[in-house]
Amino acid sequence: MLSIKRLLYQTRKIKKKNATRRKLRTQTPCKTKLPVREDDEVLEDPEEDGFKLTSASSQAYVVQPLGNLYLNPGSTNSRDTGLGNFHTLTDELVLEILGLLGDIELGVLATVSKSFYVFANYEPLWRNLVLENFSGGFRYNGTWKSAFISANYPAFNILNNGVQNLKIRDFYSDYLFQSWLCANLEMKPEWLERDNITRKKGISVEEFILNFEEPNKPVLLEGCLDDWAALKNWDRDYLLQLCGDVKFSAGPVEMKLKDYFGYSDQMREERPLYLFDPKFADKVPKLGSEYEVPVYFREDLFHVLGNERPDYRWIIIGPAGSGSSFHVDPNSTSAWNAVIKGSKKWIVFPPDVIPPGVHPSPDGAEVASPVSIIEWFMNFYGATKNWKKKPVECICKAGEVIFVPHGWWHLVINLEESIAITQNYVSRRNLLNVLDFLKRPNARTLVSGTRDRVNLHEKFKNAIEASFPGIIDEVTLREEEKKAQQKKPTFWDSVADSKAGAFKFSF
Ligand SMILES: O=C(O)CCC(=O)C(=O)O
Repeated sequence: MLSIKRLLYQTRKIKKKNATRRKLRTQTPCKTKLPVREDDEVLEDPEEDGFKLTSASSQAYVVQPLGNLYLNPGSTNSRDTGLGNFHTLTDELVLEILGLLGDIELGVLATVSKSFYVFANYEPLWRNLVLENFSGGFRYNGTWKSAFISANYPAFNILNNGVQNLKIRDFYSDYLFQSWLCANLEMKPEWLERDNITRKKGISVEEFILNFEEPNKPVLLEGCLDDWAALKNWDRDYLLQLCGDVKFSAGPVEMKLKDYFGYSDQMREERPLYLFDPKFADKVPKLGSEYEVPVYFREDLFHVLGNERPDYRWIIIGPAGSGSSFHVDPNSTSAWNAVIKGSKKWIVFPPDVIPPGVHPSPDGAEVASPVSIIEWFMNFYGATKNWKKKPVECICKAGEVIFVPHGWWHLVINLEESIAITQNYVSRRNLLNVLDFLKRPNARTLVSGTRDRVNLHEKFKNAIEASFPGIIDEVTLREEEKKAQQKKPTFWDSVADSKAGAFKFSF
């Protein structure tokens, strides 16, 4: 049998860009296997540019990348022979069809052939079944399939039923291999090296506005959470004691915090469930009282909407590997994100640069991008090295806050278990952008975080005018002056007669 190291060397030879799996999702997703070893072992890749897997989860069957088939003359792909007439379908389509089935059908299908066994055991299929059938009330115990079985058939002992030992050979599939690889891959050191964000400590609010908020540039702020009780108190034990039985939003379901940690401790998934809850302070008021908005972000004009303001603050908890794939924040708001425990790798592109591998729909409501964050790193991060407009990158550590200006694309991956607070806000620097955004013809699909998407523009404008009379005219005038200033010719423009191709002086 091929060893994991050989499989990985050979995978590298495959042109991976072609193998990128894409998923289509709405913008602001949050703020809206296969294997190879029979033992768990730390694997070191001897090649410098190689991948590093921590502990490959043990599954008895082996899926190899398709490239290996061409390197093994004489071997036939048991994926095709075992699928019968289905073999002409792509892996994605086979899985799409299997996604229509229930647990019994999947179980029966798994007995048809070794190939169907592999497909019917594809973990994301069982994850969907668990989340659909048990919502957040499941106990994750190593795999989604066993979580389903132990929730639905408590008397059945999946570990002793023997099928775990089924040996599969000569099964080649890039789709399934990639899925396993992305679930088991660690971040490569070279993905973490670039750190080119501006860092500031102790700057005044005026400096922040002048140098970062007004020009719409990201900055990492150090030292401004020092007074937060959250920074001292919040860790797993404290949160479990305070609110272990409280349910928080984690992806499509609500889960008790203690169950979420139970899941995140054991999971090894390509796209881990991410705890991202906008109602945390209503659910647990103490959480809301243990942090305060840093001085730089205190002007938040959306407050004029009272209870009708779109969701604006979230507690975020996730294990290493969880995070947010590329998106632009909702409703053209700016945001700050404060790390309380752990650390996050950020990649941020300005509004006029769409990140490689990311394809927004023309109306901006949907984005197609690689299935997972790791897949983006594997297939697209390298391309940014040669880009003229390089992204801004950093690792944001506990006690640090990043300012994410409106319209900037960003991707975030937790490098260790992390706890953070984020808030989105509207100050007078982005008031006009937000008003324009809410007025777009497709506001119904674009506006998020609130029930009344269609009338939000009118409501916000009226409420702003009532609370701050004249502010819209004032910022409009400032904006026009700024534009005129930008258009005004410089001294050299005014003395250079570009048509004549010569300098022109007049005294
Ligand atoms: O995962 C994170 O912490 C980042 C969240 C994010 O992208 C956002 O708040 O817009």
